[in-house]
Amino acid sequence: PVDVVTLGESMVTFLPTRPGRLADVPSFHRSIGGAESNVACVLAAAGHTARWVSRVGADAFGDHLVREIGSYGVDVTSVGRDPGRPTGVYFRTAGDRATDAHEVAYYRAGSAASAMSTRTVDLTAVRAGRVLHLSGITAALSDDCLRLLRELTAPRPDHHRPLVSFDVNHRPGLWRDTHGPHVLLELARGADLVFVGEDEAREVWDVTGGPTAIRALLPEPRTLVVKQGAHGATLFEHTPGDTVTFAPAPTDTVTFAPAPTVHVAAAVGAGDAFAAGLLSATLRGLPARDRLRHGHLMAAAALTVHGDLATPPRRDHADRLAALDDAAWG
Ligand code: KDG
Repeated sequence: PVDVVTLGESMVTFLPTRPGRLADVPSFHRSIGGAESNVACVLAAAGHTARWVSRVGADAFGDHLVREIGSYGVDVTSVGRDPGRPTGVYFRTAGDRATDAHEVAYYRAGSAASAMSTRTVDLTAVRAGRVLHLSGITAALSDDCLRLLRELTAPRPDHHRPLVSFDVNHRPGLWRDTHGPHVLLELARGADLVFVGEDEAREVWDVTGGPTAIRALLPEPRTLVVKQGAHGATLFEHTPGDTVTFAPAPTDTVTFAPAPTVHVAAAVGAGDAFAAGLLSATLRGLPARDRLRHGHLMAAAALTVHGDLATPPRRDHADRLAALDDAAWG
């Protein structure tokens, strides 16, 4: 099987050619965005087989997205084209890691991807990987998209289910109602591996008390990764051999890995790169500390560029960096 399948909306992205507010900047540079296709692109660039499943319009922007994402080596053969709905577009300014103050303007309501559903997406292609990576963004796009995510995160006792990876990716500007926090928690509880930011968990679920408090809220996933920005990340994992008891903390192994210090050009895309690095190391069976370090290395590459996607370090190079002793990692 393919290593990783991701499913989600991608958009043509317009980035200002110079700093300033969206109201003021005179021109934009065209790029591509979309959390789940970003993960697929980084994984493909890192030498994995990756497939991105989605829907785009039968329009020029759809052509552009499919071609660009395909150019990373991602399998785009399961991307559907919709003659009746457009490809999503968005504009954003660069944020930085410290303040994360950026503006986003989405033009994606009624997009081709918002019509993804259990009928319009090839579920066999979606479930064909060792890992299926999803995010909370999709849940906010439409009722059909939410039903699709519920189907993909539901238990399948008699059928193969890939390892389901879920990045909470709370986008407050996308939710049309107040169900976001509840829905995101429900979906995260159905996944095997969950990514969430410490600040994000505070914002969406009002959890204060750091990673341990977040794990107490989310004891079900075998692996929970709490991203703590420039500080590092903490990984909780049910101890091998333990059946899932739905009991918090006691059966967990807890690993913290500090993040390297980098000069941040733009934080957008860093979370996706982190997920890709961690998934890559998971597929390779690496221990928790190294999985976190590979996440940090991919994120560091993304943080130092303005667009969502950076060229990741080659695998042998990343392995050497991940193997540096603790003093080098701070
Ligand atoms: O993680 C980066 C994404 O936020 C960006 O590419 C756009 O997918 C996107 C979204 O919906 O915000």
